[in-house]
Amino acid sequence: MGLQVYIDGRFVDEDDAKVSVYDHGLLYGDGVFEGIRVYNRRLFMMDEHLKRLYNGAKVIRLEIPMEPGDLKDKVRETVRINDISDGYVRLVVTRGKGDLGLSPSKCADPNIIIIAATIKIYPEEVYMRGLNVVTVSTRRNNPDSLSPQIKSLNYLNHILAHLEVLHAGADEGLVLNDGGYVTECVVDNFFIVVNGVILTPPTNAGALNGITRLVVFNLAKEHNMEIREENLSLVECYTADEAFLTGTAAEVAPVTHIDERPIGDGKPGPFTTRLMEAFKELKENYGTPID
Ligand code: PXG
Repeated sequence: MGLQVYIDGRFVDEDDAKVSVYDHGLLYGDGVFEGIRVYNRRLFMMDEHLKRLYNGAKVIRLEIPMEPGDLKDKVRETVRINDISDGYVRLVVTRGKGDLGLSPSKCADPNIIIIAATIKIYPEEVYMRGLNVVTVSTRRNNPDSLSPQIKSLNYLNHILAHLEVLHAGADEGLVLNDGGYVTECVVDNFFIVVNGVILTPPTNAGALNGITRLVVFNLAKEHNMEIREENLSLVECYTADEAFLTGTAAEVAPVTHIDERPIGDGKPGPFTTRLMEAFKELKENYGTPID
């Protein structure tokens, strides 16, 4: 028996977990999702992920057919019955089955899908040496067209950017906005350290309101580190003392090269290392128990 996936209101074996070809999540990328980590049988930052999911759904006028408290319990149940102590949850809400037309008006039943699985992360040596990041030519979606704040099922902008990262043989990509300022990485938020101050682009520059980004703001304040949102040019990034990225999968990871320029001395810096340690301690001891 494989993993048990929650779909269409019940648990089914992963091989039988299928969506209709008429689901507008498939036909149009119409839906929202979250990726959530499980550490030590606890869901990390669960309430913040739920909030972002329901907010995204609200923007696209998708009514999630479950109250947040019940959805939280369903996610806990999914993790529990699959006996995942440390892993990753993909929570997806699609517009549901409609006809071939674009309009969501025929989609009566949004579909909630919960997959709890293990996760493949960067090997430890990548955290020791730091990541190689390249600037990609694909720009982040303009917020006037599609807000990067919606974690929607349409990730083609990110996939195009990722293809460039693959082609370059790098670990992650820096994505600029239409004005040429840095927004974030392909699927991670981005930070630099300059003269002892941690800087990251504001969300209205085109960065996702990342949950790990929020954790880093809280940790920095707790450890008396100055942290600010600021528009960042590539030159400021190349000449920074340190750089790092954050994301649910990557956690806090040092960036030691950008477009083949070493950042600082080309090794993970002291601010990054302290934040990585603080994050490690937090993730092991904090979260929503699944039991
Ligand atoms: N920016 C974007 C565009 C993202 O999609 C982040 C930043 C980091 O946010 P969090 O909330 O995770 O700290 C993301 C994260 C994956 C995966 O499997 C992750 C994301 C999207 C797709 C896949 O790691 N989003």
